[in-house]
Amino acid sequence: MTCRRGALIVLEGVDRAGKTTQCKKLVQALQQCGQRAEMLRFPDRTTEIGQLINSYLEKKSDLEDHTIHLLFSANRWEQVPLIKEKLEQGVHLIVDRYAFSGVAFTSAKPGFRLDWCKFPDVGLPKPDLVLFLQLRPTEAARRGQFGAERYENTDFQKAVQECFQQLISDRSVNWKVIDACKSVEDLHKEIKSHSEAIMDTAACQPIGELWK
Ligand code: Z5A
Repeated sequence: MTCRRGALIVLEGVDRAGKTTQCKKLVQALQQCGQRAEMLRFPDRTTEIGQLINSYLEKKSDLEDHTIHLLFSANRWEQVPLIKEKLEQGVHLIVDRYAFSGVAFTSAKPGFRLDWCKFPDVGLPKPDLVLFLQLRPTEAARRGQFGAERYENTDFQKAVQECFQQLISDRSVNWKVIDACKSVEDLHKEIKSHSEAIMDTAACQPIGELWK
């Protein structure tokens, strides 16, 4: 491992909170400052597992709830060798959704316990920072209607938000809750500042293991 590894920074949040917008801006800003930074997103719909997930999200296929949960997790595990390699090369990885979305979306379904939902993702590379973009449903609604994908309805999103709150209360993960109501630029400045602060800390630490 090189002395200074890259930081693993995850953006999570409710639907339309601006995760993708902010991940892209952060990567661009870091690159402009001469840093090595790349973006990943989950689900990664480009792999074979990702295509099964895509078909499920687009409601072209139905999958049993435990099965789709495990596929979302497998879709992260298949990227672990790449994630470790990049971090060890000193590349900062900015990730749009991660295991926290996996747990929040499944545990919002009837009959699922949080600890069962977490288990398949135990041991994934642990993010150095998880930025949670918090947005009120009324503000989210102003950013456009829900799309046609699975899970895109108000009641389910409220249940997901409650599950996220349980995850945020876990102090073993470095959460920063951000008010996503701000303008794209103000939000970007805040996210960049939190990210830069963690990069120095992460640089000389080994990559952690999530929920272990
Ligand atoms: N899922 C799961 O079940 N299990 C898992 O393990 C994982 C995911 C990883 C697809 O994910 C679904 O998969 C998702 C969770 C589930 N289901 N839902 N719902 P996805 O990542 O593909 O999700 P998405 O639905 O495409 O992203 P999103 O959450 O809807 O959007 P976002 O990335 O947070 O926001 P955005 O695309 O950057 O912006 C949304 C709009 O708001 C856009 O018009 C922007 O121009 C606007 N915007 C952005 N920022 C602002 C600010 N600050 N002010 C005003 N307007 C803004």
